[in-house]
Amino acid sequence: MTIEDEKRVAAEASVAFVESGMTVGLGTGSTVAYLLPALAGRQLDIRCVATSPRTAQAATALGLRVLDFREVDRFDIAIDGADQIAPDGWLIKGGGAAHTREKVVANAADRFVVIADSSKPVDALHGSVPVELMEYGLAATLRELASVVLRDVPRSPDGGVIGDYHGDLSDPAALAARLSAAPGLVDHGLFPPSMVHDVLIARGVDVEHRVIRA
Ligand code: DER
Repeated sequence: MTIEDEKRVAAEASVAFVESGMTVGLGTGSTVAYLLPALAGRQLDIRCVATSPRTAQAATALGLRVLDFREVDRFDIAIDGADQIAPDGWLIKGGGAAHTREKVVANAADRFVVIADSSKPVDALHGSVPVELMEYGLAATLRELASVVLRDVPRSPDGGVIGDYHGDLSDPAALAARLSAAPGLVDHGLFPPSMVHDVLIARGVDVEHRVIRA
């Protein structure tokens, strides 16, 4: 089984949590790309909100009903991928630069379900943390944060500049608090365990279900 197969297996497992009548938040990324056909295939009466234009287009093309977020103030469930999953439930997201919208949707969901292949669980978060920054005052924000490398990618759909914070990730809560407190930083890709309910990790055809928050 390939990593792509595992993404599909995890995505297909997650649609069992979705029922008719639900309002569903749709994440962004290569794992969510497998979620959308699996969800559409169930032919449920659901309303969806997408976290990116890419997801919105794909979901609409598959016949899912995609609403503007202005029409929705909460979700029964949100389903999304992740870049890294720590044993205690901390996540790094934003490899696809959609972490700000993804966090708004996850935070508004009664149940946030993470879907992942077997490469995503880690013993400890490492590497860098995606950040979205305001254009206004960008040089000052970069100076304040000290170690952000900007990505050569388009702005976010909300006009944000995308970069990655490089530094010590050994205390995710402290780092999340520091990043959140920086004026000019729109949001970062550290998602706390308090936001995460379920993690579905595919290992071959099997799916490990971690309950992070009941
Ligand atoms: O960019 C993001 O936040 C994505 O959700 C990311 O965390 C997972 O992307 P993937 O499914 O393509 O690995």
